[in-house]
Amino acid sequence: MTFLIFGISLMKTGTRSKPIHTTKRCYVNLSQLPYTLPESTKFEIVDMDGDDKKDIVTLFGQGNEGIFILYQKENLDFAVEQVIQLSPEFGSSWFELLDYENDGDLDIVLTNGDNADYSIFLKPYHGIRLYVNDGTNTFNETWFYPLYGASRVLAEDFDLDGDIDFAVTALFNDSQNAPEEGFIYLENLNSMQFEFQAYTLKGDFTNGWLTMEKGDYDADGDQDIMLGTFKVQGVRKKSSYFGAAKIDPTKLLFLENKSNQGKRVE
Ligand SMILES: [Ca+2]
Ligand SMILES: [Ca+2]
Ligand SMILES: [Ca+2]
Ligand SMILES: [Ca+2]
Repeated sequence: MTFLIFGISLMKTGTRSKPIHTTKRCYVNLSQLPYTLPESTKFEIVDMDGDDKKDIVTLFGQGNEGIFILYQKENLDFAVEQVIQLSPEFGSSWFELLDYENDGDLDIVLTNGDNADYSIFLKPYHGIRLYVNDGTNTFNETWFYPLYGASRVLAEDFDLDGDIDFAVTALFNDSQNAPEEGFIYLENLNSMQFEFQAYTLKGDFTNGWLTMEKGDYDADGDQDIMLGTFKVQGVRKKSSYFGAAKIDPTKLLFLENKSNQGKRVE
């Protein structure tokens, strides 16, 4: 498949005097937990046990790190279960729910690559992991793809061939030796054998990328990708791995998916 690339450079930011929106606060009772849980970086609201009550699946990225499911009971009480246990140095950064093998239960794909704390060096255990649900919300790691500084992952059938592909950003990539690995696209070649073909961006994009979102921005029936970075001069001075690369002025990048080219959906 082909992605067409449009780079967008931003020169300065605007100011905002009013909040965009306000939300009504709702507190979740976690009093049954024997410990505090810092840094919930991502959550999804979905019924994980089939009782017609929405539950919360969330990633805590520090301390007792891992994926937790908060099963909704009565009166907004929740029963908390840690379903993936990770080390405090794991650097987990994002997860997505998906049904990888199309068997009706939700699986988890997770990135780890946060490298902004006290042990700043390239870590071979950073990357993308797939945890497959056995049907009882027990998750087993079944696939790992190493990527230094992996930040976010999107799971989608980008090339429209019926299997799940992955798009992955890496902010703390190996900017000296492999600056192109700030973004990779993993095309699924054989779903059950976990065989993927990796692609990087064409062109001289040296930034690592942090944020990423998908959507059919051109309404042609396939999912396109928008990337955003956070690399600016002076960041990562502590380590030559992250500070030596040329800083690219491109801050946003639009990747137009050409998989469904010529089949515009009205
Ligand atoms: Ca439920
Ligand atoms: Ca599944
Ligand atoms: Ca696919
Ligand atoms: Ca599209």
